[in-house]
Order: sequence, then C-alpha cells, then structure tokens
Amino acid sequence: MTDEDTATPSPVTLTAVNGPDQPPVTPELEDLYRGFEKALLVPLWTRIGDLMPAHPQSKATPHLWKWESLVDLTGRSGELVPVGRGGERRAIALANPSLGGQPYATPTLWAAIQYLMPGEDAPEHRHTQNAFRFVVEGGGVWTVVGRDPVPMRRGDFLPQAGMNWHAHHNAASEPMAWIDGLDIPFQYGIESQFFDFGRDELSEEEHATPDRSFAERLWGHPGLVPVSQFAAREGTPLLRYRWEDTDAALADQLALECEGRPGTVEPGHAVVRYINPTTASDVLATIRAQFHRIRSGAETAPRRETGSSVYQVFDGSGRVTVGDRSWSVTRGDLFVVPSWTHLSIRSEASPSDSDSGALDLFQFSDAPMFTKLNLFRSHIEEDQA
Ligand code: GTQ
Ligand code: FE2
Repeated sequence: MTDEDTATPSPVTLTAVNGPDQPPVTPELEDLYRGFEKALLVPLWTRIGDLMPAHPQSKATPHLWKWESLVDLTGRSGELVPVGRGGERRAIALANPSLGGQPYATPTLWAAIQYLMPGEDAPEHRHTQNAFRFVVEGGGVWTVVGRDPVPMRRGDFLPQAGMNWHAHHNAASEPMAWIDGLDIPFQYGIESQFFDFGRDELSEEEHATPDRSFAERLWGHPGLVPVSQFAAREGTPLLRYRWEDTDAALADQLALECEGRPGTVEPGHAVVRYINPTTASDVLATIRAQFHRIRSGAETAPRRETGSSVYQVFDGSGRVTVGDRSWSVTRGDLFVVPSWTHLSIRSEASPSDSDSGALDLFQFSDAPMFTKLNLFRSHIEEDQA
C-alpha cells in the first residue's frame, strides 16, 4: 500500500459531496473528490461561505480584561522573572479567547502589559513591528528611542515607528506598569518581520531623566514643524503626546459643545486622534490611536467598523456593549472590539471617580491597514442614537 491509498478524506470534502445543492453521490463523484484531495486542490464551492462571507465574520471574540488582575499577575512576574537579553521585555500579552491561545488581542493587534522594577533596564533592540506605549498609572520610566530618553507619565501616549532602536529604564524607586500596542500578529501573518539586538547596556547619557526629550523639543510645538525637517515621513517623529494636551483638547471640545459650537462626534462624546505632524495622518503606518471622553450620562450610538480595536478605560466608569457582550468597566480595564462588531458605550462617571467627571477611554486600532487598502468602512445605527 502506498501513502496515497491510506489518506482519509477530509470532512470538508465529504460535507460538500453530501451537501443540499450538490448532485447525488455516485462512485464517480466520490472518486473526483478523492482526486482533488490527493492533488492538493480545494474546490471553491466547498468553502465559499467561510472564505467570502457577506460581511466580516471575526474569528476574535469581544472580551474584557480587568486591570486589577492584570496588575496583580504582572507584579508577581516582576518578583519572579528577570528581564534581560533574549526574553527582551517583561511584557504579558492579552490572548483573545477564540484565537487558539495565540498572544493576540485581535487578528492584527498585540496588546500587552509591561512591567519594570525599580532600577531595571529593558535592553536595546529594534524591529519592523510598529509600537506604542500608553500609561494609565504611575511614572518613573524613560523609554530611550534612538538614544533619546523620553519620560512616560500617566495619560501619555508614546508611539514608536518600526526600526527605531529602543530600550526602557525605570529611574524611580517604585515598579511601573504600562500597556504596549504593536502590530505583531499582522506582521506575523504577512511574514514581514526583521529584528536586531542593540547594545546590552545603556550609556550614562541615556540614563538621563530629562523632562522633555530631544524629539519633543524639535517636534512638540502645536502646528509648527522645523523647516530643516520638512518632509513627510511614515511613522511620527514626535515620541510623546502629553496628557496635558490631550486632556485640554477633550475638555475644550465638550465645553464648546455646551456653547453651541460643533466639535464633538456626537452629543457628549469628544474624540481626538493622535497624528503624525509631518503627514497630519495616523501616527503609525499600521496603528491608529484615539482618545475618547464621554460626558456623564451620555451614551454613544451603536457603531461598527471594519478592523479591530482595543480600548483601555483611562478614568471614570461606565457600561460597554460589544456585539452580544456587555460589561461594567472602570479605570485600567481593557476590552476588544472585533471587526464589524457593534460598540456602544454609556458613561456612568461621577465626579468622585474621575478627574474630568467623564468616562475617558484610550483606543487603538488597525484602521490604517484598512484605509491604505481601501477596505475601511464604518456604520452608525442612527435611529438608536
Ligand atoms: O517594549 O520593545 O509588548 O519589543 C512586545 C514587543 C513590547 C518593547 C512588547 C516589544 C516591546
Ligand atoms: Fe521592542
């Protein structure tokens, strides 16, 4: 007997043979399907519903991770697991429950909580994956991007385009946790990754703890770019978007709404997008980042879009509905919105549980992958608004 004789037919093929719209199964037809299988051929009609659905059918599931339990587990890893060359980072990824145990929050996006103990350094490296950090609590870590130490504080957003050298160091006497977002699953899927190790130790100069990075001094002036650098570049040169600026932009949007001037996306819902000052477009080639502020008592209209998002509650509390799931959320909680799945958010923030008196949320998504390929679509359920 040869290997071919012992091959068992796949269930997919048998289903098609017996399918409702298919001709009666004859020995000839069975033989034809056997032939397809041995020749490694798959007829479209056996797979079309899955391969070419009428609209996106995400493999990912809406899911919520509570901040408390993330911080507890990462804190314990801080005590037990060293950070250094090889493992590179003490970063622990959110694994979507329906993505086969892979460390993927969504089919395209990595979201992780990263932790550094006092005095610890995470070694220098670079990679094609685009990345950012977002800080929901604490401070004292500087991320060193291209030898430029950049402070990380609560509410700061720190993008870092692919192939920039980077390391992190905790200059404080307390541990610090923050979240990372990267396009690791996307680049794994399209097989585009490159990775280089940098130096094992940071220099004394890079251990400096300036309040403003070189990048911020050059690029961090609203509406102004240095003429010497006046050329569009993919991946923002600004390495830190300060909380003070984000907070002021959101507060002004809501205040203007009260004065009858447009600016919000819908009543009580202010949104800002982080942009690259050289292109006025998304900060990273593959990742969009936005910040939402929802006035207490307001509820967003159910909305869906192609592509997936991860949200982190920055402040306040509320009720979030994603597809057929619904959760109460508070500071630090992270949740996933799969492609073409309805999202609506009701703010239940009270002045006592939030600085702004509103529900504040950080969002990142894979929207640039979709916009660049003309695949972005969004839809709002207006009548329910
Ligand atoms: O901080 O450089 O969560 O390279 C995953 C990969 C963080 C980082 C992650 C990384 C980093
Ligand atoms: Fe990295």
